[in-house]
Amino acid sequence: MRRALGLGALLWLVGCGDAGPEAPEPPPRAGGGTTIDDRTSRAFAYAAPNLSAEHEELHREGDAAFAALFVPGPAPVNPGLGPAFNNNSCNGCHLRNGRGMPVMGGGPQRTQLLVRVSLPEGTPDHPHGAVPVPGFGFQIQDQAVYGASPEARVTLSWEERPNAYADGTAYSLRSPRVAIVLPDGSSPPPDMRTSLRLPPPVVGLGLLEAVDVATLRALEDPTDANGDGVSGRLNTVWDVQARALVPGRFGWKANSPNLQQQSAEAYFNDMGISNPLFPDADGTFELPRTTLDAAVFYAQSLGVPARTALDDATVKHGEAEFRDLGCATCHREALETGEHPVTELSHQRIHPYTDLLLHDLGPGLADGRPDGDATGTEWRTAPLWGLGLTQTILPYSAWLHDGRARTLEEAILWHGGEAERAREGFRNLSASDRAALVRFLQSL
Ligand code: HEC
Ligand code: HEC
Ligand SMILES: [Ca+2]
Ligand SMILES: [Ca+2]
Ligand SMILES: [Ca+2]
Repeated sequence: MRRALGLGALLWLVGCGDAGPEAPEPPPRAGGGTTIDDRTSRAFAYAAPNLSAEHEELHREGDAAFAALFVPGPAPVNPGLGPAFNNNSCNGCHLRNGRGMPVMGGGPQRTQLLVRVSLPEGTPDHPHGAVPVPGFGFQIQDQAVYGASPEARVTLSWEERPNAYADGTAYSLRSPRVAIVLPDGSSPPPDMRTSLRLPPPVVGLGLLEAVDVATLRALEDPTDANGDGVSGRLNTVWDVQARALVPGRFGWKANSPNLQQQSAEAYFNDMGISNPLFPDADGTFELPRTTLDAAVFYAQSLGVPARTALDDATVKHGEAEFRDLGCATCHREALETGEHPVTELSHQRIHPYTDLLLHDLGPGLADGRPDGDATGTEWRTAPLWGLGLTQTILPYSAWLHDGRARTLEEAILWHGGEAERAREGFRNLSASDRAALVRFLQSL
């Protein structure tokens, strides 16, 4: 199977080399050999079709780990939840492997938005430094097991801001306001920085992990040397296993270096489950290493849904607008993966629509909270593959880092900073050109 794919890719390269402009371009396959053809609500739930039999088995174990409901320990199965936590399973936040809903609090629908917090270090020498908040650390756990106390009660409200396109059509953008109250009724420190984070979809992440750092470095333009108004640079974050500062690529601010650390942090912080990377104070841990490895493998080996309506005239028109407006400067249309220990992910031509770099998107989206090397206005370019399936997977889901965008138009209209020119281009389009661009995004 894998050999056949390799040969196909080789023939394609040969074809490109000598056949000239007449050579038919191969249709883009979103995830290369990991691409699956399904646009239903299950579209994010398939194993990559090119997995070996052994890896398929590991993927099934990972599926079980991702779905496992944890309970307060000690217990015979899945013990260790809490004492404080946000949710009791990976699936609980990444529903059907898609993004979460912007909801807070308990009940049948537990918190899916995370609240990251920190205090500013406050010295000019440490502009990006951040310190944990007493009582909260770097994240607020607003749920707790029986007998323990949640760290705070967090409530969410939305503020609407009316605006209009250049052609006069009205729209309104909403942004979240969080209220945080401690169990004793007091408020958090006034200089506390908060950052709301929506659970992102988990398909295609192994491929993003497999892109060489050198490939991403080549996309950086920190001083905007080419003068197109777009800079972009990798985040630098702490790798707990390597005990070193390394490039970051996962999370909305590229605040995590790899899928193992991201997943181990999720067990520890989101679910309160100590594990090999984040043990308890005495060095022991609640989660078996095999379960962590299985969950990581699952996130690495999901299939990526194929684009749809490639030949639709409106979609093609929208794709041209996407390029003309400069969206593809950040939302890179194609990347090549390098070597990855999961060999099925290696050397794939993929279409994630991201450069994995940080960009300043302006004051509208700013959380004011530094994360690694990322400043309070920087975000990682969100991958756009699977974007059109967002509300097929979960009807009440939404876009952008805190789920503030109810529509794709709103997501675009929030862009500012380095993307201001692109956004203004969109605001000035005719209604039919705007609709075409959105049709293109929905085809991803
Ligand atoms: C309480 C909700 C919640 C739970 C539970 C949760 N996650 Fe997440 N997950 C998030 C949020 C929010 C982010 C984005 C974090 C950020 O930007 O800092 C995220 C990010 C991720 C990412 C990186 C995605 C990307 O595009 O960069 C992976 C991988 C991931 N989670 C895996 C897991 C695994 C594995 C589990 C179970 C062990 C889990 N998550 C449990 C909310 C959750
Ligand atoms: C300067 C880089 C840059 C440019 C140019 C840019 N984007 Fe983005 N885009 C981002 C970043 C960064 C985010 C994540 C922002 C956030 O979540 O706060 C994002 C998020 C998005 C999202 C939401 C994705 C999600 O998963 O929620 C959509 C849709 C989107 N962009 C479409 C576009 C379109 C269409 C254009 C052109 C009109 C465009 N972008 C231009 C950087 C850019
Ligand atoms: Ca625990
Ligand atoms: Ca905490
Ligand atoms: Ca530039």
